[in-house]
Amino acid sequence: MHIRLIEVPMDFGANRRGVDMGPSALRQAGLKASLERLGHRVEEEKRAIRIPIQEHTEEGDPRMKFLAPIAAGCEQLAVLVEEALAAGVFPLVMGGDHSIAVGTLAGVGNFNRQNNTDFGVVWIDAHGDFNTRQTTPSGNIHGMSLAASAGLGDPRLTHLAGTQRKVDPRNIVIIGLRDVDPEEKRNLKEAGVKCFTMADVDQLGMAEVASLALAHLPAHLQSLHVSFDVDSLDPQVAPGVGTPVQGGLTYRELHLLMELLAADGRVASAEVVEVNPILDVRNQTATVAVEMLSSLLGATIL
Ligand SMILES: [Mn+2]
Repeated sequence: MHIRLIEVPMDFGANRRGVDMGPSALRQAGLKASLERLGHRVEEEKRAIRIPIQEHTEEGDPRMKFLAPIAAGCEQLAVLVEEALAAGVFPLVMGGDHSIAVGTLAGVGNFNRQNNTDFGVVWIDAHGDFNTRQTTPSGNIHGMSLAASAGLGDPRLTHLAGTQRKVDPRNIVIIGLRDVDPEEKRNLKEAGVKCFTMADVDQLGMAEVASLALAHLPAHLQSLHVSFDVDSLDPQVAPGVGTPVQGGLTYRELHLLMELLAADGRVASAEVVEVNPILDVRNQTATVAVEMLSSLLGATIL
C-alpha cells in the first residue's frame, strides 16, 4: 500500500500542552520503519499544517476554546486528506488532539461525496467526543469532534470545508467507551451512533464486539476510516495521554481489534491522536500506538 504521513501538531482542542509533540513521539517510536517493514511505500506530506503557539493565541469563546486556530488547522488538513485519497494514497494522520478529526473527516467526507461513495467510521476511544457547544462541560473542542463531523453543533465546525454533513451518524461505531457526559449520552442516543462500551467488551469479548461493529457497517460502505485515540487503551498500557480513564482496553484486546479491522479489507484512512509525550513513560504510549497501527495496516503473526 502507498501511505502518506500527515503531521498535525495540534494542541488547542485539549486542556493541556504536550499532544503537539505526538507526531515526534510516533516517529521516535519507529512508525515509518515499521510500516516499511510491512512492505508499504511510505511518503511524507511535505506541506506543513501551521499551528500557532497556544500562549500567543486568544482562547475566545469559553464554550469552544480556541475555535479559530482549530478550524484553520482542520481546513488545511481536510484538503490534504482529500488529495491523498484522490491520489489513491492512504492518509495516516498523526495528531495532535482529537479535534483534528473534524478536518480528517471533512477530507474523507468530501472525497466520498465527489465519488458518490459512502464510508463508515470506527472511533476507538474512552470518550464519545459527542458534545456540542451547548452540552460541553469543559469547552474543549476535542470532546466535540465526532458530533461536529456527524452534523451536530456549532456551524463553525459542522460547516468546515463544506456545509454538508461529513458522516452519517448511523455509519459510526465507537469502541472502548467508558467516560460519557450526561448530555453527551443523550446526543449519542438521539443521533443513533452504535456504541460498544467496556462492559460490552468484557461481556462479549473483543472478537464478538469487532464482528458486531463490522456488521453494523454494511457492505455498501466501500471504505472505513479508523480514528484511534490512544486513551482507549488502559492507562497502565498507555499512560501518555491527556485524559486517562481507568478500565480501558488491554494491549491484547486492541491488538485483536486492529487485526480484525485489517482483515475486513476496507480501511482506507486512519488517524492516531492524543499521544502526550510529556505525560508518558519512556515513550511507551507512542511505541504501543505504532504497534497497533502496524497491525491495522497488515502486520500478522503468521
Ligand atoms: Mn477522543
